[in-house]
Amino acid sequence: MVDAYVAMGSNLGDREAHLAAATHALRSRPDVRVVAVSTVYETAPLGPPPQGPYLNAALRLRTQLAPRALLACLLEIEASRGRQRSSGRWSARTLDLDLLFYGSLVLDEPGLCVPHPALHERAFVLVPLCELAPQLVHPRLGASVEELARKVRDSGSVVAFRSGSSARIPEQVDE
Ligand code: A4P
Ligand code: MG
Repeated sequence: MVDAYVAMGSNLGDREAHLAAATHALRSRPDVRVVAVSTVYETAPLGPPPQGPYLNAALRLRTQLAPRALLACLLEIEASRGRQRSSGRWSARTLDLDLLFYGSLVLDEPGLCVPHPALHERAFVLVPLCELAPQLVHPRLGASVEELARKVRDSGSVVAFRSGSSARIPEQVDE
């Protein structure tokens, strides 16, 4: 069994429902145990195309799945929530599930890079992750999640989300 961490993001449609469905889908699997779920945060969108705010959260899992099998499972859950991949990098999405850490594995292969290559630059990843694993050391950078979170810019744009407080974001925004 390995400890793995997953980042969840959504900025299209019923964002809260997409994140809840992802947690539920992982909970229903016999080969994955969801050990902890962070607070859900509302975050300013990063990226060139204009798009609505995201909800972001993080999960801690214990799993028997190998890294690629776990990634395949995450991609399958994204697809089940209507994730479209045609619209280009950084575009709005119903559900994004990124594998942040898989134990202390360091892997850089086509289709799978672990730790996730951008996690240390993103407040919307580090703030929720810090709730779950402040002392976890990034195996490439040698710094803890807490240290990385302290250094990251824009943590002011990551705010705890009050359930039910925002309207749906219409899906036709995704062009
Ligand atoms: N892939 C390789 N390594 C991994 C990994 N560790 N976890 C591959 C997940 N996937 C990994 O992913 C493309 C391919 O990356 C996958 O098929 C997998 O084989 P994708 O999710 O289709 O691509 P993407 O998400 O459009 O691109 P990218 O670069 O992952 O986008 P980002 O960087 O995730 O950015 N702003 C806020 N506030 N909050 C957000 O959550 N997210 C994005 C997306 C932009 N702005 C945001 C947020
Ligand atoms: Mg992704």
